[in-house]
Amino acid sequence: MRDATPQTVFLKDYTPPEYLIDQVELNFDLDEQRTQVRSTLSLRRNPQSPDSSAALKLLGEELQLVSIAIDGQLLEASQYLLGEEALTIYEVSQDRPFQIVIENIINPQANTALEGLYLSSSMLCTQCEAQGFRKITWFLDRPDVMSRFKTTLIGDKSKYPVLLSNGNKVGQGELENNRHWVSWEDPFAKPCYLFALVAGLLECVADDFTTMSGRRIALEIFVEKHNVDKCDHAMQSLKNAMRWDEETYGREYDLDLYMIVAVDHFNMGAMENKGLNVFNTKFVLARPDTATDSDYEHIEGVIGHEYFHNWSGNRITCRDWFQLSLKEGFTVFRDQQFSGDRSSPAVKRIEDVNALRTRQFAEDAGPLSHPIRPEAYIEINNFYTLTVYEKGAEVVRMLHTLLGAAGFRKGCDLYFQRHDGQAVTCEDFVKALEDANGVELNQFRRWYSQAGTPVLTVSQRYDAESQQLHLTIQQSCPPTPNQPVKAPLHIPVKLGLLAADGSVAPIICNGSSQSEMILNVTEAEQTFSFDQLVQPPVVSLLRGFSAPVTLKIERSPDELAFLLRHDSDTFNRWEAGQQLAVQVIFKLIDAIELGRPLQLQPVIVEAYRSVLTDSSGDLSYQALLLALPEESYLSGQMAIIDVEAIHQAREFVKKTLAEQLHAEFKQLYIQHHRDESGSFDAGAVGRRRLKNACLSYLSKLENDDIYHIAEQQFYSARNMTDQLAALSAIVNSNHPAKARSLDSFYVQWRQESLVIDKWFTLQATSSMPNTFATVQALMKHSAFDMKTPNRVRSLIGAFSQANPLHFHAQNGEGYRFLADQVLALNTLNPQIASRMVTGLAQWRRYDAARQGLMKQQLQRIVATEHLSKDVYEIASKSLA
Ligand code: 0A1
Ligand code: ZN
Repeated sequence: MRDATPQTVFLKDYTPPEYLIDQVELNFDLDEQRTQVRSTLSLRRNPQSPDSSAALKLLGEELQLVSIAIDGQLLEASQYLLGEEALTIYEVSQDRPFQIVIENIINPQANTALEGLYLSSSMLCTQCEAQGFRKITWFLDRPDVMSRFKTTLIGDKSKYPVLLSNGNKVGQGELENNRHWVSWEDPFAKPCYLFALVAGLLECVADDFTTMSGRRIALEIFVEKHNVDKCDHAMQSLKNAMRWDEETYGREYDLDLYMIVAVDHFNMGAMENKGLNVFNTKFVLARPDTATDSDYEHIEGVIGHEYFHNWSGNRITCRDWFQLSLKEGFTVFRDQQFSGDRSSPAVKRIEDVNALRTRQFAEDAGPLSHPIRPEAYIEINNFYTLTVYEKGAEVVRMLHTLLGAAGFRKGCDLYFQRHDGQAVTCEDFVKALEDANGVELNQFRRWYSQAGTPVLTVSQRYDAESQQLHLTIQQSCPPTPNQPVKAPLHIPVKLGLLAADGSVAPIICNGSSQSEMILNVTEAEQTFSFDQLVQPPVVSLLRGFSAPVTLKIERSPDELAFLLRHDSDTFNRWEAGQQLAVQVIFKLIDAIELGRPLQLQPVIVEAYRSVLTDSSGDLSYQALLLALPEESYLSGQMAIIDVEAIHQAREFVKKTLAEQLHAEFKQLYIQHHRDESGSFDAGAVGRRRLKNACLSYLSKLENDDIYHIAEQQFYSARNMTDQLAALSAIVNSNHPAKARSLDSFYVQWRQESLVIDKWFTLQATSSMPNTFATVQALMKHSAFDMKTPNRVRSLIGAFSQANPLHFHAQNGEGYRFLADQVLALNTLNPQIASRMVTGLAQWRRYDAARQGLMKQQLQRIVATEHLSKDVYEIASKSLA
């Protein structure tokens, strides 16, 4: 158990800050083990907080105090209280501004939590969101205190030739003993979570961008020397993002310089620090031979995401951390739009929905479920969740759907104009959208406060006599922690109708005729009627996945096959194929559980045959149509998850399809298997996707001919997508060349840590029988390192979150292993440790034996001494 029960912070307790800090001057004398910080704060009482106390409480953790002075007077020990988490100065001026100078010392090398100032390889860098600034110096570390920062960095010229901070460079000079200094000034007031500094031996890849008003912006990406040849895609992505935000939202960049630094050690993907983004190398570095097509896409998406934060997050920030989705939900929505526009909106939407339904829906159905605007937290770092980010983006998308593109843009314009330079709330965002459009969104607001995934149950009745279709939609939402009863939400449901020949049937409703319409579902039960339908139509509901809900509608396999063939909505065409596969797989799961022989229904074989032979469209989309629902999505549909039956049934479908459509898969593979160096254009990406989808099916046949094809592709590939797809086919089979291929891959890429992460993940996610032993052996591999989050995620994260079959082994070895690793990580890096606990959070969804085993490990974690707040919160809430 922890030493004391950690405190919960509540949204309802929010009060404005008692003091404000207008200016900050920071001076860093950098050293790996002993960095000296001098912070000069210009403070005053906040006029918005009339009942302020005379004492000033500055937050700070793990800091060594040297001195404090107020208005030039050194303070004596009796004038302040130095605690574990704060420095309280008993009396400060109430009627005029005052200045505090604090000197303190920090040890970046000892900082394995990667929060505050830390060492990544030989580089010094910072991570301040959410509450890392307090590990640099004492401060009012809360987002509604916005200050102008001036920063001076002093360091050794050989170790730290590059010294960076936010804003513009305003001075530099030489010092004795081979040292130098650089000063930076950020003209925009910002909360301290957006502060950053970087010092290191770095190369700069430079370019520029001319904004819509003709200003020239210098763009600089800083990386270690051996990575200079992997920055082109990130740079191009940045320029694309800058142009896109001008064209789509009318947003222009505001400083003269935009810098990105790529670091090997990072807890998350990237960070939007003003003018100085710090990125996980995973989301910057790409060369065709080292990065897959998905990596290229993720890089473009994350570069866009951080860039878009400059307006949705930095210029307008959050009042408090409960409002996190204000910046994250909105920015994820913006990056999704950007990526869709850059590639294929249809493919991007399917990928996003797939991720939401497999991962966020599980979170929302479990003990950690929370609204996109949470009401309480113990450790805010635990709330950078799929719910706040991905469901938050869905909520913004629904607003976009309800207001239309033009209305949404009008609302955003007002939001940006009204709140520029402020720290605001989700409510302010909704209000701006309302005011700009002259609408009210009162019921819609419930999406911000209500957790859980709503369920829409649809029934239809066709009346031949009146030629009407009546659609009844019921909505409900399961109880979630602290929210036993839910109120109805405002849910936009996009609808289309298909005639029997597959053509569009006009929707005639209340006298108007449309080819598609939005149904505003607002009540617990509602019926919509459509006229002039000579024949019963086939309904296509929730087009484009217009709301983050579970749709329940009875469909025959034939109707699903019909929609898969004819629906003009690309999302729903794909969805019909998915639901057809779901039905088929669940029939097989029943058969497995009853010990009956397995048989594949011909309807799915024919549906897949037509997908395989219709190459009229986008090849990436065709590849998605061929992908069977993931095991984790199937788990979400089962009352008691049967991991083995799910795996066995899905494998059976895959193998049988490969057998029955062998010729078609092979033909497509051959047709699209070209010797490509890996250009990242839609055509080449599509060819690779489709070809590798075919290879994945064919590899289930376990025949020599296919083994030969896979091995050939592995050795001859000139791009990582093809090489990895071939290796994956080999690793997940009984291929005789498995060990040889893995060794060869390791030797080829041992210098490229991001590629070696893939090597770990591939083995950790293998469905082959000896995977757990392999994982244990890999933990001892010389390339494994608990202090590198990417490596931890690539092995422990991959095994526990993406290998249900082996992680949930009946004997509980997977659970014990995970708990061991969580406890080891707890002291090194609490944020990463708590992310790993989520593998155990869904324990209630398994059979009694597994429940007991998982619970036992959670209890063991909670009972451990010196548990971090991060791990304590997730483990204890999982048990609650
Ligand atoms: N704001 C960043 C994500 C981020 C959050 C927390 C971090 O450290 C605890 C780091 C990054 C984003 O949305 O990209
Ligand atoms: Zn973000």
